[in-house]
Amino acid sequence: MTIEPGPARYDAIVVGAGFSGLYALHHLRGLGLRVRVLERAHNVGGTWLFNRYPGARCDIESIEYSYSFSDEIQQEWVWTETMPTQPEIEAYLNFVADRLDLRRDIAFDTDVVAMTFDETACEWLVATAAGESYAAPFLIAATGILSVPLEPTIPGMDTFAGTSLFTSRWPEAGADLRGRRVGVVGTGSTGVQLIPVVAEEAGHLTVFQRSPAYTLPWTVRPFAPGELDELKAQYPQIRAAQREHPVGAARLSAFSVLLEMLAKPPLKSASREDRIRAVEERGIMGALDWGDLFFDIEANRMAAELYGEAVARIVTDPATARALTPSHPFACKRPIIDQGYYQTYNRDNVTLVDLRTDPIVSVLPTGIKTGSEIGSGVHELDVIVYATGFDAMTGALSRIDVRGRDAASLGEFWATEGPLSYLGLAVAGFPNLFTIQGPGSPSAAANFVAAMEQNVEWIGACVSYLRRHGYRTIEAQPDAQQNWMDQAAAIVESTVLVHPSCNSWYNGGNVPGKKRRYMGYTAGIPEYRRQCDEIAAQDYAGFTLA
Ligand code: NA7
Repeated sequence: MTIEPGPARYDAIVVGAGFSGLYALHHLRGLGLRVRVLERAHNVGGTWLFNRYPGARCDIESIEYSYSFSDEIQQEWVWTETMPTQPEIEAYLNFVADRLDLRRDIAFDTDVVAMTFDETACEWLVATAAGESYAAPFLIAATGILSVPLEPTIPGMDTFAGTSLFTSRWPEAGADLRGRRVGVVGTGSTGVQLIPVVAEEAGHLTVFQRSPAYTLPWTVRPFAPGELDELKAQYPQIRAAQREHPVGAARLSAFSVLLEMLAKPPLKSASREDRIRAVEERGIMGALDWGDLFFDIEANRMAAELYGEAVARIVTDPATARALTPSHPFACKRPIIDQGYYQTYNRDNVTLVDLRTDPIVSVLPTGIKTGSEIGSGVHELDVIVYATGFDAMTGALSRIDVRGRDAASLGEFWATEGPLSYLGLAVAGFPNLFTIQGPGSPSAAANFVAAMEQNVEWIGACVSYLRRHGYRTIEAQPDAQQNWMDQAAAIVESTVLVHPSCNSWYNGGNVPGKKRRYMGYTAGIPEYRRQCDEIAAQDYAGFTLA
């Protein structure tokens, strides 16, 4: 007779070792819990480990896009630029993992495939692809909001004889694009970062653009000698300001620029001369820096026209400039900032294909075939880079077989009912499962690190409370969950964020068949924190404790 070994037992299991999983481990450890982190990659970093494409960078300042919980870490770590590159963020997370001795509690190369709540034992059973099993009363999904790549299904993709690359799983050793004919599909944040860098290296670059981006020109620079030390000396004030700021980043970032626009005069009241002057003096920023664009679709369309004029002042070929002018509402997708994006299209080795008029028909062994009424062509390529986005917010947990009460599936629940959650932290029917920055949380429209730290600390306090009071389960109530999602929806109801023409990872519109619903919470992190704290102070109102 052989006795099957039982699951390895812990007080809490954390899935994912990116920004949030690392902090969850450290924080829960500090509360005296035995914690195991399960991570499918061979190292820490999460999305910042996989997305190592050329040009990858954060659009929030390094001193704010970093952990605030440890003064030692923020004093010891040296950022070299105002906004950090992917390699520097990856190195930072490795530094943190070592500094806090986190690795001993992380199982790497461990792919979680199923998580099942055992109602009798009041614990989660976690199964991995390698057949291991783990059990714990509390399960924390630190699986990321942008961790599941969306790879297109273009006919013939598999037949391409050259090299196919995906920005979301860029080769660790890099890719030599020197002198090669490179095609890039996708012009979201990733494409906009990648394209200027690839253009420098490639023999020829062809950009296949389905939706032109709205992107704000930005200067990212190395810190001047002594500058970082001065900032570090002000860290108490910097972190305090961040804490009070709606987007969790008080310094200039892609998000704070949008917030500042809200306070500007309306475009509709401006004279034609005022509008032209704004573009003449401030280019792209002048086209977009108006207060009514978020609420008035007509004003938004007028801004798009101005935007086209601003682009045409940079891009010398008029047809290319026109093709780069967006036709969807500004601000309905996540803001993008760039360094020299439009100037790239003035290079002799760069061609833009506007898929709105010349759509992709198929991938051939030799390149990409596009076709339009006016003609079709084959763009011959050695390399195709896909920068086609993510199944955001719900993607990671929907790909794990998560079973709650009565064996209900979380993936099926979200697929049929839409991405519902209470506070972005818990889903009714899935007791003791905490989701860090799930749907209905501020993360999508804020500094993820700041938003995530609040979540981890709230979860830590909640678990301590449950243990202290002898509760074995906590579960979101369906009504509280619905009220929360309605509250989140009401905030954006009158904005372009929910305009039917907007297909974005914010609302699931970028994923074929995904139930559409705006997934962010946009009243700001301070208000979100206030509500979370109030709920906790009312003995976790809206949750059932048993
Ligand atoms: P995004 O912002 O979702 O952009 C994906 C881009 O890929 C976007 O331009 C898409 O066009 C395009 N796309 C997707 N599928 C296709 C196909 N089949 N054919 C052509 N073009 C396609 O993802 P990113 O990775 O750039 O950025 C995601 C977030 O990461 C970003 O917001 C930051 O938070 C970091 P579409 O717009 O759908 O027409």
